[in-house]
Amino acid sequence: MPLLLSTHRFFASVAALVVGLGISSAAARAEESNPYAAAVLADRPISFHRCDETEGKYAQDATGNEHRGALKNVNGGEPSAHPALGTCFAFNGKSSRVQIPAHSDYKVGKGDFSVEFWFNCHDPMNSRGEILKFKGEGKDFGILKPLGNSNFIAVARPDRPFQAQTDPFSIRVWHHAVYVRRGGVDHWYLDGSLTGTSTGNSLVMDMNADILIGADHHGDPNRVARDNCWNGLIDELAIYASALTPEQVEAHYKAAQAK
Ligand SMILES: [Ca+2]
Repeated sequence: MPLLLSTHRFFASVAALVVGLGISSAAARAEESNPYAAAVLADRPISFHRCDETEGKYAQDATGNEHRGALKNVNGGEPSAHPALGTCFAFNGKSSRVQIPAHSDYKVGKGDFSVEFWFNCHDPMNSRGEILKFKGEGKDFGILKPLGNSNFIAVARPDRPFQAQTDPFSIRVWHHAVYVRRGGVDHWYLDGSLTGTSTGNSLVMDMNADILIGADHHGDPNRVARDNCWNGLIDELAIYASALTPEQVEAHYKAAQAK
């Protein structure tokens, strides 16, 4: 029988294989047979953190590009939204983060790029939480739930903060979100469907400082801004140097639900 029989236990064992060893060929084959991982990897992300680790110091990069992230006060092992997604990372809203080292692979200039992830927010609606933060040399880009009575995920740009945003989401419920910049237009997808756009994004995205998942910072990625950290769960975070199409977004969303 194919590995689609997989249970959370199976994915945890794959994660255990990966921890500390890099992506072994056996693990790579497992990723190819996992419907969600296969769908994401087929669209060639720069990095893809499956967040399946339950121990160790790093979140491995399933692309093989070796953009592993350092785990800081993150707990693993909790089941994700669907069995095909394995387990996820839990963030405490104060100090948890995954820190991905700066790399030239992330320099996309004014070009297209995408950020895809699954999230489950545990915070009351009036607090802020950062899913992803890049800030350095005058550049500032964030994906977050803004402060205030805001139950949506937005993109923060220095020129037009919180302009592009998703439809409202529910607290303590899993959602799939994809941010896409195509031709200078921001797009937000929630649970497979386009929910919002905003024009005029010409921000130079040469991400030449560490990227944080689950936390914000004020200029030094080694020192988090505690009030802005994510409280809840994040899983399957992929960054692309391309604009995912609506069809690709929908296909990923459906692949996660494959039995
Ligand atoms: Ca996962």
